[in-house]
Amino acid sequence: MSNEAIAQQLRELADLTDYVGDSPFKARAYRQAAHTLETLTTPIEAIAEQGVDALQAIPGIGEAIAEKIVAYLQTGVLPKREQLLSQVPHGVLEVMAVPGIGAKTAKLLHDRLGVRDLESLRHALLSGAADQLPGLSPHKRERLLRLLELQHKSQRRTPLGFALQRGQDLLRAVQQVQGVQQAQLCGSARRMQEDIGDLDFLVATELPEPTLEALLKLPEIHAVYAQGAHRAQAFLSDGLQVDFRATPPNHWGAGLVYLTGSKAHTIRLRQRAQQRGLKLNEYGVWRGDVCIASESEEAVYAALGLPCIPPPLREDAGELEAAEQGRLPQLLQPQHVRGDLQSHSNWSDGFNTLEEMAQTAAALGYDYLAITDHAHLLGEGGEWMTAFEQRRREIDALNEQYGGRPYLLDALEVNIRADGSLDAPEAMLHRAQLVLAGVHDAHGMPREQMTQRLLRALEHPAVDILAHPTCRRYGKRLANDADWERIFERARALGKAVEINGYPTRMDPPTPLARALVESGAWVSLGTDSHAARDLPAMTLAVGLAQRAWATPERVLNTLARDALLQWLADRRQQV
Ligand code: DGT
Ligand code: CA
Ligand code: CA
Ligand code: ZN
Repeated sequence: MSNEAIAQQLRELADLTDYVGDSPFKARAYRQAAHTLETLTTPIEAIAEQGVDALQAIPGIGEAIAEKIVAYLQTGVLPKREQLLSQVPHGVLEVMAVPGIGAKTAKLLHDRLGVRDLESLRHALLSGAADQLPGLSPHKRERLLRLLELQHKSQRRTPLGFALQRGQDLLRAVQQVQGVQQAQLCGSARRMQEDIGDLDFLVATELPEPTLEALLKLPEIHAVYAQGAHRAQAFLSDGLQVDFRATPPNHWGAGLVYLTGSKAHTIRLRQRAQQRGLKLNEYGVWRGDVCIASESEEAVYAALGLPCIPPPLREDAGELEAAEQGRLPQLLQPQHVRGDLQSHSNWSDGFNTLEEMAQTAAALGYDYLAITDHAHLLGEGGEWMTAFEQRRREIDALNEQYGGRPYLLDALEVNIRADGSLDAPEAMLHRAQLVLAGVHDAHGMPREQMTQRLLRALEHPAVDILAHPTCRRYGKRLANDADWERIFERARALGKAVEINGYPTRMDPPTPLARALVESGAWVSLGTDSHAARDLPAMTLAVGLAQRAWATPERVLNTLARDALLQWLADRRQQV
């Protein structure tokens, strides 16, 4: 239970008080108390432990509110809020949370137009029903509608790749804003979750209100949704929601832990603090009302007897136990990656030439880049082999020209047919330096059939890597079902690799499955599936997903130096 949670409840109590037409003085007192709580760094529980008197000693908190806080701390609810809530239409709180809609308007909207929640509010505005409502000027209606449309849009989740790009661009702008001492992108984006709800920025500042004010004036900010003493919510032009949270600079680390989450992870951290007679909130670790750790994340975790847990692991998926027992994985890092093992040139459906791909790969510092053009898109009408040979000569020439920096691998991605056979001539498969096999059609087969299909493809002697295993695509296709444990185990036994694909709309396999893959002990191959040179930096996403899967460098193919990779490939061929 944080101060902020109680503050939120008190604000809602104020809104409800206004709505039912109870004393405006009470409503004002609730709002004032909420503001006080939001600016208080000490956990309110720590103060409450010293008695109701200590609570009342806080400016802005009188006897009645002190009692409400105590009740909340004991029961987890504000009884008065519950009571009022039962008297009003459900959803009235979310309607009043819309900036520009006060209790009076909310009541009018309800009584005359039956507005009960955001959905019915949107409808009333869209249908023109709200046009006749007193106090709603056309200008205001338009503004409300725009906000609601943005809000509606932002309920969709955004693939990490797109959100991270927007987030990192915005972060650079945020860091330049006056009053911002430090800034960091937190939340699910920092945990590298495959898709994200909104972008959360933590900013360290001595002057929260003017700094938030300045942040909301950034040209990237399209519309402001809410603005408080320490938080603001806004939308970018594409509808992506942004949350800003200000923290005093000396509470930076605790702010990072809180805002990075996940919620499940921080709940476990709070329980752990409690077991040690401590309290954890967004400002620090507290013994009574004394803050014992807050400046860095390391300090916060250390105060709880733990090493700092990397953000991609913070999901309450065993990371606390591992940290406790000193067996956190030494995670794969971006700098371990020596090259990309899936990319396409304009020899198949890629946008760029081999040379352009090579140049970007060189700029990324890669030792190698596998050009995995789709076998069936090479050449036309049975001329696959001719085109393949031509491509090889061009690859050889570039490897000579660039002195192998990067070294281009003469590779292929081959389609796995419905029966598990491969859609490419055998001679071609055996001549390629590296072969990825992947499903590109006949998706959604029954589980056992899909399992047999993938197993058969894996068994093919020329296949090195199973590409994008589940074939899920954001907004387009669900993951295929198969007995993944069996498939990963077979890959391990065959000494072959399974891909973690970082293409923004793929991110395949999803976290839990990627973790099962890593646990299976099979080789992991990282690929961006780039269809243009500008896609190659998506390796960051593949690494993020591998980290969420607890991958260490050891079994990741891309960490091998060029010669070791070539040796690995040669060993595969010899086993045949
Ligand atoms: P998202 O945006 O849905 O992809 O997921 P997150 O993890 O970014 O969640 P978000 O944006 O709702 O909140 C950001 C972080 O703030 C979250 O990871 C943990 C923290 N947080 C938010 N609400 C709560 C809460 O009610 N309790 C706790 N302990 N932490 C919260
Ligand atoms: Ca978020
Ligand atoms: Ca958020
Ligand atoms: Zn593919």
